[in-house]
Amino acid sequence: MVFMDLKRAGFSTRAIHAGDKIQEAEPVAIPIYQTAPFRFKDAAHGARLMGGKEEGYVYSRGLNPTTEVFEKRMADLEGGEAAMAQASGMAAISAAVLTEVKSGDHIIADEVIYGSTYDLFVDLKKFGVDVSFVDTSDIVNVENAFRPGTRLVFFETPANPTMKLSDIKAISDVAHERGAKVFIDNTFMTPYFQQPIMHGADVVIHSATKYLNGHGDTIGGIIVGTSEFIKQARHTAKNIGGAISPFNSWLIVRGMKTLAVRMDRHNENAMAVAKYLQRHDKVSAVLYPGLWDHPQHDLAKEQMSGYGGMVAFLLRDAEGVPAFLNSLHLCTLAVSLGDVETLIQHPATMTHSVVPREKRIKYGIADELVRLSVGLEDADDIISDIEQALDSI
Ligand code: LCS
Repeated sequence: MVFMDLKRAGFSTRAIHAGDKIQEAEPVAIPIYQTAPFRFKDAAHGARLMGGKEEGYVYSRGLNPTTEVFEKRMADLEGGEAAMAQASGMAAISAAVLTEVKSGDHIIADEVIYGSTYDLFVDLKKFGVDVSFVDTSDIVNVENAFRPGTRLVFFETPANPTMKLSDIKAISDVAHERGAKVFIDNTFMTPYFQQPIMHGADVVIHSATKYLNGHGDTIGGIIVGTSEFIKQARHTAKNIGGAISPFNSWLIVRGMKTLAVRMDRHNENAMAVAKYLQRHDKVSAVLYPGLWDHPQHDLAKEQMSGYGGMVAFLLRDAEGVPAFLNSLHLCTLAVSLGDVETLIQHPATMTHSVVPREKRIKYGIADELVRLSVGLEDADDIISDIEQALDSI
């Protein structure tokens, strides 16, 4: 407010402008820029920014300083050139995929991926984009699925919910030879345990709702890639409109400060729970890449520096699943993952219920499969809760 003496202005004007000069100060915590537009310095500045001649803050659907901290931090940790945050993991996945493909293109996707990602890929058919779902844990299946129009190979490793791994380097080599890109959803590992770009991937995507935020109190997503790809993705995303709120970026940035210590404890607790489950006679299999008998334990040691907090296991009897879940007290029956609380869910009827049953069974998402996101409570308490619930069935 400089054009007039504010003291002489009316009540409404003062209610809007009095005291609005931000003091110069350097906060230690990241400030939340809770604003939609940003003031232009003058008309020429506004025209340069809006005309794409200069980069800067215009409107928080595009760039926002709080969100930019999250973006720069993730680009750094994943070893990418740039990053773009979105309102959710799904907003990040759809913006990244829609940036890359056009009608007539073909995508190779792992058959075991998060339910909504699977559903999005099925829906892409209506825009003329064909998706082949194959088991990417075997490189031969990936090689055989290529066609002239294949633009993209997409997978999660470990895959949600079967904890199957895919070889990032081998798939990236095959894809690059054939002129396709590799997009990896690194939600389960976070850059603390796995950096796919280092192994050859082009783009890394996260649901930041999970370990990055870590406290189960916000939704967010992010894409990391080359500056050129992120520039194109910003164009796509600006028009789709899935911008993250600055407050949610702030929560995620705060959560990420403890990512390393949380991931170490998730890893430790998950290993203890997995070893316990392995010995239980009501459990027929435990799927955790840190166990020496995981079929891809060697690959895990090659491309991951830890095994994470996700453990899946099969009960001997699918009929016992509801009673088991209902008998838990400490482990919370809920979807999502990566929170400080231990969360448990039944993929067949919950996160992966959109996958048709016969396909689901073929992909290994069995009715007996239970997925556990091992939290940061004391491992003995998590195990005792699981033990009393298994005793009750
Ligand atoms: N990628 C993976 C691997 C996920 O597990 C999820 C959500 C997403 C992407 C989507 O992220 P969002 O839009 O939710 O931030 N996974 C969930 C799950 O397994 N249970 O509830 C959500």
